[in-house]
Amino acid sequence: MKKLLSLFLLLSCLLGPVSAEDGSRLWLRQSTDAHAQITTPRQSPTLNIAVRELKQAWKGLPVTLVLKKDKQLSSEGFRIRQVNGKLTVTSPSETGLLYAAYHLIRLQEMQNFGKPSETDQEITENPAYDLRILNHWDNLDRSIERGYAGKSLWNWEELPGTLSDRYEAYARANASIGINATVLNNVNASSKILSAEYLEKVKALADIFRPYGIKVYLSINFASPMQLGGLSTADPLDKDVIAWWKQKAKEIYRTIPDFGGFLVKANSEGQPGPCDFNRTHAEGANMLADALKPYKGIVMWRAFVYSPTDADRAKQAYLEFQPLDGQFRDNVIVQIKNGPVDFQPREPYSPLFGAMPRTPQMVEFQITQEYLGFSNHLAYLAPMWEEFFDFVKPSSLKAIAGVANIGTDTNWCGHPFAQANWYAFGRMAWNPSLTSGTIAEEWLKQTFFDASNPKHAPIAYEIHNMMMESREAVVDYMMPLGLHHLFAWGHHYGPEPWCDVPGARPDWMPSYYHKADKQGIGFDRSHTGSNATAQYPDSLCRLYDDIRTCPDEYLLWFHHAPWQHTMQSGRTLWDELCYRYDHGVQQVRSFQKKWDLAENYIDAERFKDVQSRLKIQARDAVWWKDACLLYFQEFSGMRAPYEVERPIHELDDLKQVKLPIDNHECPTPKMLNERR
Ligand code: BDP
Repeated sequence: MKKLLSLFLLLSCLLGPVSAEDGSRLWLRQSTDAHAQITTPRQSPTLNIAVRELKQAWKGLPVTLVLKKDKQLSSEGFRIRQVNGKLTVTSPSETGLLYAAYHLIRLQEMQNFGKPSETDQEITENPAYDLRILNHWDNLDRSIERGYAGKSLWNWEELPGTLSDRYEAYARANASIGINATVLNNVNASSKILSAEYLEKVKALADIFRPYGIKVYLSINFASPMQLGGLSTADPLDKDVIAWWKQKAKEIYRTIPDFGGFLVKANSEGQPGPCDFNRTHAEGANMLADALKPYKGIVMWRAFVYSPTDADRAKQAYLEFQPLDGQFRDNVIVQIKNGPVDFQPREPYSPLFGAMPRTPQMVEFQITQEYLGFSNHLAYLAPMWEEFFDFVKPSSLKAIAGVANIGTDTNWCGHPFAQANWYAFGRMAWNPSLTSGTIAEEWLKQTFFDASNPKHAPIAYEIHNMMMESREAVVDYMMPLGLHHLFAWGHHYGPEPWCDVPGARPDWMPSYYHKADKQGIGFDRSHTGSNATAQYPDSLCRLYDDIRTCPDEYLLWFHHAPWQHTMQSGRTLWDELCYRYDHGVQQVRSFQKKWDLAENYIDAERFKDVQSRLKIQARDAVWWKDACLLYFQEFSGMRAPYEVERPIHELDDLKQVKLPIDNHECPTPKMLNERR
C-alpha cells in the first residue's frame, strides 16, 4: 500500500499538478510546450507579444513575421502563406501580425492548419470593421449595471499605482479574437471620469492595452461642463461650453495620445443631453465631434431614446433620429441597439438601420444577458446576432459594439458558457459572415473538447447542438411568438406579466407590451394600430403588416391576434403559445441530459458548475411558463392542450414572488429556492 502511494506521489510529481479548470484561461488554454522557430522584423511591445504567443503555443512550421503594405490588406489585415516548409505572415501593421499569431494558434487548436503535410495554403483575413468595441457598463464604485459576473475589473481606487494582472489578461483575450477598442465606463456616466485624477487612471489602463492593439474610449456625461467645470449650462451652442470641451479634449489627448473618443447616452432615461437646451441630438454630437476632430477622435452617439414622440415606444428612436440624417459630422457614428425596443430575447431588427443613408451607423449588441437569464441561464447569443445580419447588411454598418459581460469572477463571465458570447462577439465583429455554428465549434474546441481526440467528437456534437438551440429555448420559455418585456418590475430576471405599478411609466409595464384581453394578445403595430410596420422597407412592411403573412416569431410584436387565430402550424394561437412555453421547458431538460453526457470528458469543476446552473435554468423555465400561461389563461379562458406539462404553481403564489436583487446582481440558488 505504502509502495503504491509513493508510486502515485512520484507519478503526480512527474505529471505535475492537475491544473484546476476554473475557466480563468478562457479559450486560451493551449499548451505552452511548443518550440517553433519564429522570426520577427524587429522588437516592439506588440511584436514581442506575437512572438511570445507563437513560441509558447505554435507547434507547426517555422514562422516569419513580415511588416509589409499590401493592396489587399487593410491596416489590421494579414496574410499567411505556406511556402517551402515555412510560413510567412505579412501585415501592414504590428497589430495585424499579432492577430495572425492568434489566428494560427486558433487554427492549430481546431486542427485545421499548420500540419507539415498540408502544402501551399494561403489565408487572407481583413476585419469587416475598423472599430470592434466592447462597452462596459461599469460604474466608478465597481458595480456593473446589468453585470452578473462580479465587480468591475477596473479597480479605480488602486489605479494608477497598482495594476492588476487581469488588465493585461483582459487585453490579451480581446486581442486574440480581434476586439480592438473598449469603453471603460457605464453609459449612465459619472462626469468624474473626465477629471484629471481619473484620466491618469484611464491612462494607466490605456498603456497596458496599447500593445494589444486596443484603444480606450469613455462614456461621457453631457452635463460635465456643469458638473465638473462649474459652468451654468451644457448647451452645445454656448461658447463657454464649446471651449470647455475643446480644453478637455486637449487635456485627454495630452494624457492619452491615442484616445479613441466618446460614447454618449443623451436625453435617455434621465440622462442629460442637448434636448435639455432645445438643441437636437445632431447639434450635441457635432459639438463633441468638433472638439475631438483635431485628434482624430470619434463620437458614438446612442440612438437608444424613447421620449414620447409617439404612443408606441418601438417607433420613437426612428422618429427622433431619422429626420436628422445628413446632419451629423463625419466623425460621429450613430449607435443603435439591434432591435427597436431594448435587447429583448427576440426583436425584429430596428428599422432605423438603413433609414439614414447619409449617416454612419453602428449596431449595439448586448453580450451581458440582462434579458436572457443573467449568468444563470445558458444562452448562446451568436444565433441572435446572425439573425440580425440576415436583415441588416454587415457592409451597411461602420462599426460594431457589444455590451460586455465581463467582471472579476474567476471565469470572467459567471456562466462558463457566457464566455462563448464574448468570444462570438469578437469573432463576428471581425467577420460577420462567420456562422454561429462555426463559432460555437471553434469555442468548444478551445475550451472543453480536444479536437485531436476522436472520443470527444460525438459528445462535442451534442453540446454544440445544445448551444445552437439555447437562445431559442430562452425565447420559448420566456417570450415566444413576438411577446416582449414581460419582466418583473424590480429586475429583468423573472416574469411579471401582471405587473402594475401605480404611477409608473406605462411603457415600463408588461401590459403595455402584451395587451392581453378577452379577444387576444399582442401589440397592434400594423396599419390598424401604431403603424410601426410603416417604418420598415416596403417588402418587409407588407410582410409584417398582414397578420396572414407575418412570421410566427414576430406575430405578437406586430399584431393583436385573436386567441383562436390559426398559426402557421395549424394550431390556434392559444395552443401554440402553450406548446412554445412547454417546448422551452423541455429543451432545458434536454440540455441537462446532454450536459450529463459530458461528465467523463471534461474537468469536474466546470462540469458541476454548468450542471448546477442548468438546474436553476430548468426551474426558472417552469416558473416562466407557469407564470405566463396561468396569467394569460385568465384572458383566453382556454384549456392547455393535453400534451403540455401542467403547471406546478398557483398564479397567486407566483404573484407574491419578489427577488431581493438590484440591477447588478444575479439571484443566487438560495434566493431562487426561497421564492417558492
Ligand atoms: C436598458 C438597461 C439599462 C441601460 C439602458 C441603456 O436596463 O440599465 O442603462 O438599457 O442601454 O436595457 O442605456
